Amino acid sequence: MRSMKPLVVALACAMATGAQAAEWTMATPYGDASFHTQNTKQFAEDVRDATDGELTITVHSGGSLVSHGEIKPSVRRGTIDAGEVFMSVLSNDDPIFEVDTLPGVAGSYDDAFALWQATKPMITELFAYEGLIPLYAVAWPAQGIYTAQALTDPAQFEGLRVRAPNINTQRFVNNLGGSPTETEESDIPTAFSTGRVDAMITSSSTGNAMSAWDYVSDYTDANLWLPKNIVFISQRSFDRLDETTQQVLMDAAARAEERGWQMSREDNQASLAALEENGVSVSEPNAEVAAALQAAGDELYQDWLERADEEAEQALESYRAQIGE
Ligand code: PCA
Repeated sequence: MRSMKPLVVALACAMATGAQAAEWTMATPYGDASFHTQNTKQFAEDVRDATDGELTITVHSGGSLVSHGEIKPSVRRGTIDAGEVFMSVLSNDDPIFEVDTLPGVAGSYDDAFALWQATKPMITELFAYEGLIPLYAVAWPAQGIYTAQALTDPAQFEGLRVRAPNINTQRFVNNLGGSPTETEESDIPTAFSTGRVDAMITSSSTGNAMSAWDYVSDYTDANLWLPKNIVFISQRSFDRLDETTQQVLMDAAARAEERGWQMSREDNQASLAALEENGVSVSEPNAEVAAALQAAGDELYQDWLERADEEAEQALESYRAQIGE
């Protein structure tokens, strides 16, 4: 009979709380060196602490559990409960998801945040159709160009094999006359060391996290755009939580969003310094390169307008009204 005791106690506890502790699985393609992953892991810790362990979220980073392209479908199917993706990789679902990878739309953290606020209702609605709830989104620092020589002449783009993180960046490279390759963050070192790419477009943060100085010498801080990661959960998993836990989760998500944007600003500064300390020369584009980037960007924007529906264009208009344009 003695051995029955723990079971009886456990049953009594379960009856008293009325529910079993929930254990969620979450996947992100980004590695532990990324501030996004650090922020998301902090979010998971906050949820565990604030719910006294009623909800535990285990974050699998670096694409270790699910590949980037499979993260959203996996949450939709319920194979995992939560995911984080580079929002613009969802552009095949709707062009609104790549609105943050258009040059000249939002070139500062404040504008990037306003763009997120203006597009969030439409994005939330699209996620809801798939049984998903967005929790928070955080911008990467502005995107720039890493090269193995100083980038002084737009003719250098001719045939340059450039690693890009999404389709829109590939289009941009094409517009510049280069040859784009889509490569996940975790595959960047291999892409360079096997000679598959000569250059890459990404942020100061990812250049730092991936030790860009092992492969390139120059970073052109071109302030192209500030793309975001989005973190989301399965509606079904959410519905299984009691109301108090749901509220705690949403509160922790709001804090993660605020913290994440601040981390991004700080990480940008720290990463630019780290690049320079490790011998990468950081500079702004000269007039010729800037003009070529502008032309390639204008083309990208026109192309987006042709693909985007009225609702997406209206969201962009409401952003412009908000920032007083
Ligand atoms: N880092 C991610 C997405 C954008 C960024 O700055 C990457 O390059 O894959």
